[in-house]
Amino acid sequence: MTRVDYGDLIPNNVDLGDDKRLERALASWQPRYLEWWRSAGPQHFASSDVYLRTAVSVGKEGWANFDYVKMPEYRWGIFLAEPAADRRVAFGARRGEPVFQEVPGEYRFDLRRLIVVQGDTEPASVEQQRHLGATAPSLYDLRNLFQVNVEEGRHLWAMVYLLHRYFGRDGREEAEALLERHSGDVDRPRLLEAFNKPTTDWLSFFFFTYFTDRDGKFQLHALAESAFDPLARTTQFMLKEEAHHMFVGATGIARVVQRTAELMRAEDSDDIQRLGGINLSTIQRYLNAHFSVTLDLFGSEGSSNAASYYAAGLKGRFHESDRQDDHHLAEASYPVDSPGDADITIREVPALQALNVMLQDDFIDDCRKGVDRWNRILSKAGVDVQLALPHRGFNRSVGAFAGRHVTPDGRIVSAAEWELGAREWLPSEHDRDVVAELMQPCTTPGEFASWIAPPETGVGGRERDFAYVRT
Ligand code: BYC
Ligand code: FE
Ligand code: FE
Repeated sequence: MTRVDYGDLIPNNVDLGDDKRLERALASWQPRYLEWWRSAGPQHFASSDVYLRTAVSVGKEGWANFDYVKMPEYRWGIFLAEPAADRRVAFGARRGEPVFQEVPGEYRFDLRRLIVVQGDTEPASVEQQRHLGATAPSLYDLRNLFQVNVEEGRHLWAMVYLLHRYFGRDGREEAEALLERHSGDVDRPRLLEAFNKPTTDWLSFFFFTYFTDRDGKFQLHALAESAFDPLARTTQFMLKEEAHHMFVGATGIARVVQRTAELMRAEDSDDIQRLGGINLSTIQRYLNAHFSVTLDLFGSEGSSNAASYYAAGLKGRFHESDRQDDHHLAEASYPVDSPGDADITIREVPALQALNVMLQDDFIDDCRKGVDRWNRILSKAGVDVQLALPHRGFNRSVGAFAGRHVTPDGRIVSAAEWELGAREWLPSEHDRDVVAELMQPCTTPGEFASWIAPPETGVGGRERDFAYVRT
């Protein structure tokens, strides 16, 4: 029997070939992963050549290369950002101590949980998106979808590496379970609710990558500050790939908005559906839905979990190390929007309890930038309607706003009023039907579907009309 050398098979900078126990664990997991990819990953394109980026090292220059790959043969690798010399815990009770290279016993449970939740979202998103290949608006977009999918697959590998390397038998069991839960499954669903809804169409996909992958960005930044150094370095490297996912979302929506604006001008009407475009009001409703579902991913406003992760140095704030405060937050307070009976007021609460809101605030600021860019596209085209983020309390299922009836402009109303308004605020069956109708595949290089403008440039150094996917 020939022995497979996983150290060679799996691109890595963790000396995989020298760690036999780890190699064995990954060797038994890898075939199960491939099985999962075949049954739950992108449908139909297993034998296509896709022009993909593959991470091959962690160097500043040339960390990835582009080439045609068949997705099941993608080389999912394990990479940690370079270690920082003499890195110290940046926050919490152990601030100033050397960072942990192994898992301290008292943090084992919490760390495993954070890694499992992070790991669970990665394959979940691939499952949610598996049907989209059939309706791509161009080969360029099809390739971007698959790029996101294979990299989310790699992010799963990143978390499984940590589980196998640092958590022994229960880590291996968790790694198995990551392949057993399934997005939307009645018995074994994914852990967070936003990952149990299928991504039914490309407008949803672009909003998902804009908003939900951006939750990924902020959560990864918080973990990149971790005192558990292998987790920090793993997530630092994941953030490199994440940038492209958000680019796909930001430019995807920008191109839809561009197209819509052009048609609105040409037709001098708000209703451009019959010209093969997506109405701006429909875009706004999709935006409302995806933004609110993603806000739920930050957990509750008052979270003792978040406080203990922080005190232990396991999960920090966005750009923790750059902040100018005591990094203990024991005395600090933070303003939090709190719904009362009739209105929403701002309450000062102990900062340690409010870490989820802080991260959410940073996320919302970041989201706003893209919306501003989309609005500039509209103004430039001479359209005077604008897109807007709904109020953070709108349509929420987790935290203080769950079960409350908040309008997109932030008023608390009765259940009846809200139900009536929701027809205007959230995608209707009709919206979904119209969008679904538009999702006709465009498979000629350089051609784009009627509802989306072409991108400004191609990707990976190629032209827009490059054959990004060869079936
Ligand atoms: N759904 O103290 P609380 C990404 C649970 S996305 C269901 O308020 P905490 C990606 C919670 O578990 C980034 N349950 O929340 C994007 C807790 O349960 P227990 C993923 C929820 O713990 C696109 C209870 O409610 N990474 O990478 O402070 C494509 C009370 O919780 C939900 C992470 O999330 C929910 N939405 O914060 C691909 C980072 N929210 O203790 C990939 C790791 C809360 O009562 N995870 N619960 O049993 C975390 O940091 C935290 O687990 C959360 C929740 C921020 C998610
Ligand atoms: Fe990811
Ligand atoms: Fe992502």
